[in-house]
Amino acid sequence: MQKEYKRTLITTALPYANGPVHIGHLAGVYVPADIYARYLRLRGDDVVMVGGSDEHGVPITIKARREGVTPQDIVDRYHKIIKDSFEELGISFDVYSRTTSATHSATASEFFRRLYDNGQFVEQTSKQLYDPEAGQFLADRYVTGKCPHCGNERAYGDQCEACGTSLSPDELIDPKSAITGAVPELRDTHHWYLPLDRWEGKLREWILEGHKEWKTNVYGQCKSWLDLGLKPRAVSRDLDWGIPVPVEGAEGKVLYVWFDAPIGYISNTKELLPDSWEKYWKDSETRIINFIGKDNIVFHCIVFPAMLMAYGDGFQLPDNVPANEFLNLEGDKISTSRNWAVWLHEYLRDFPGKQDVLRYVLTANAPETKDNDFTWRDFQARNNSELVAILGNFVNRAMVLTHKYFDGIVPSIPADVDAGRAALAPELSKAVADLTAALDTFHFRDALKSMMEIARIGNRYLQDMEPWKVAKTDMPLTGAILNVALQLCANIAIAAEPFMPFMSERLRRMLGMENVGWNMLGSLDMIPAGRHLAAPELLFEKIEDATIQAQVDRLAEIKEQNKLNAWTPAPQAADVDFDTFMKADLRVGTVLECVKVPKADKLLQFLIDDGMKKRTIVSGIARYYNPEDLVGKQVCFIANLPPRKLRGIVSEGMILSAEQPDGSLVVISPSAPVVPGVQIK
Ligand code: B3M
Ligand code: ZN
Repeated sequence: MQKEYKRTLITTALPYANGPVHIGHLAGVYVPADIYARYLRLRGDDVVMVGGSDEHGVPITIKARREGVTPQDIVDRYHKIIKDSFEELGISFDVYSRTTSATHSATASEFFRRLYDNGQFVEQTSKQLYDPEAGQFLADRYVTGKCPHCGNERAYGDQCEACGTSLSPDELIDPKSAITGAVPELRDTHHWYLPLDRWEGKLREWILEGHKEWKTNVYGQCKSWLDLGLKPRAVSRDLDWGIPVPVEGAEGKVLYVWFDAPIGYISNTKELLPDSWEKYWKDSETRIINFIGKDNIVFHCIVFPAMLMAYGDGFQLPDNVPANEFLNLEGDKISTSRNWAVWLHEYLRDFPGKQDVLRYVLTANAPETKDNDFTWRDFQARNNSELVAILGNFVNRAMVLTHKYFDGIVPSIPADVDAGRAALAPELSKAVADLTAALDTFHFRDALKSMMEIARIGNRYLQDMEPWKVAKTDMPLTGAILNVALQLCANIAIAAEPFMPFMSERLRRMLGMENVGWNMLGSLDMIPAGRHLAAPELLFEKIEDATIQAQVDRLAEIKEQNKLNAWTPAPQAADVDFDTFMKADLRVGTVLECVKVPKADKLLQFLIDDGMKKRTIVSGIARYYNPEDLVGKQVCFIANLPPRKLRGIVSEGMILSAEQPDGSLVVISPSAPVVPGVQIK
């Protein structure tokens, strides 16, 4: 249900401070949220955008344990990287705080306490997984095991990343402690549960009846959850990192991270507006929009709303939760642990001044309705053939020609001259209307296309009007054409602001535009005749192949490294009895000759001095050695295999080599020179 509203509160999922943010986070949450916030601000709306780091939870304690530092060290490090890089990318948070702040612990404790006092929890003692070696209960990601739904061997205690199902640790098949690798045992523990089942009816009505306009991926996930039936969910954990459960006798228990994190939206609003935060949460004329990724849908559409309803006191539920799907990188799932990502802070270092290019590409490829792929080649193509060739080119032509023919002073349009304006105006109006409609419905990819359409209109206009030719005969008409072109540039400066704020600001400076608003869009009278324009600057520059290749190479290296990291020795083969093994005659020989086998790219032909005669052996190691380098070396071989014909050559034995994780082969040699023909014992 679209409602009348006076103000908008935009929340963005709080990234875990266990690593920097990457392009997947940006495309899914922060870039779209920022586009929307900037759009509303340009419209003159009352809007607040809140964000912050999620600093509790098991991902952080696991990382700290691995590095031998405290969880506080981890969150301090990543909160700073995340906050600084968001700022540099122009993500315009009104507040970016953290869930370890004092305001947040007070707010979250009070929230829990009120639910507790009002009987909104059920308490239960149940058996949970306990690691006897580490001496602690294994919450969430502290357990791994096999997913009962898809069979993925590396599912976590809270979720299977392969099939997306959310799990509880006791559902895992063959669970193992992520701390010690031990097989956990079951022990009794006491926890507080939020009875989601009590809210099922209200949630069904609110979402399934009331919000049919939500994105189909969001609505669909909510519906399948509701159709399965809701169960009480534990909101506390046995951990030593988190906000203590504010109840007597709850030593060693903290709030579940997914209980405290969404309350972070409230705490952050409070930090920003200590005196007026309530109107952004408790006034029915406020509209709340949660920007999140698809793995957070259940928490934002079911769990947090149930918490807010249980709290009461006028808290409003979100009006929309425009969750995105996932962005992949070069065809593979982005993964923090496998370092398979483009990290924002590294992008900013490698591409200084190119914030808008990343914002543009991530919006053009936003995973709005299905998972999507980021590739460096596409990044380059979009920069070179869209930003440079379409938008940059149009603005540059309008600016340069105005400087060339009119010394940078905006020419006027004579009263009797139309200069194609009448035909152009409706095209511009349509692009603006499409742009606005797309933004209003969170279709940011389409919105970006409509914004670019203004630049395309501009290029077509200049192409049709040819001011560089007209200038030879008719200066007043030339002036009129350039005036129109500059008005289109002004439209671009405003329309592009939500997407590419840095470029927009430079363009506004060139055009001398001060107070701008969304309602000015569509006008062909924004820049008055007679105004002195600033010197033209190029808004975008070409990205060269070598720059892109460096990024592609870096990813290839990571892929190689991951292969090595994932390698495990082959399981031991079945037993062989001693007598059988002793029948194999293993010997050392000296390589007399070694050549490539013609037309066989894998094979080398050896002539070996085996102490008795000269023996020919063909071996499949051509890809790993220069044949000359092997001459004079001693090698180990099996002497008593039946001769075999390979490519017409009779091979009398097999040279022994070790297979490396990447599949390459290394020939085995004795550690000191030996007499050719000796046996290996
Ligand atoms: N930190 C999960 C995530 O980063 C979680 C979001 C919290 S939003 C309240 O995907
Ligand atoms: Zn699974």
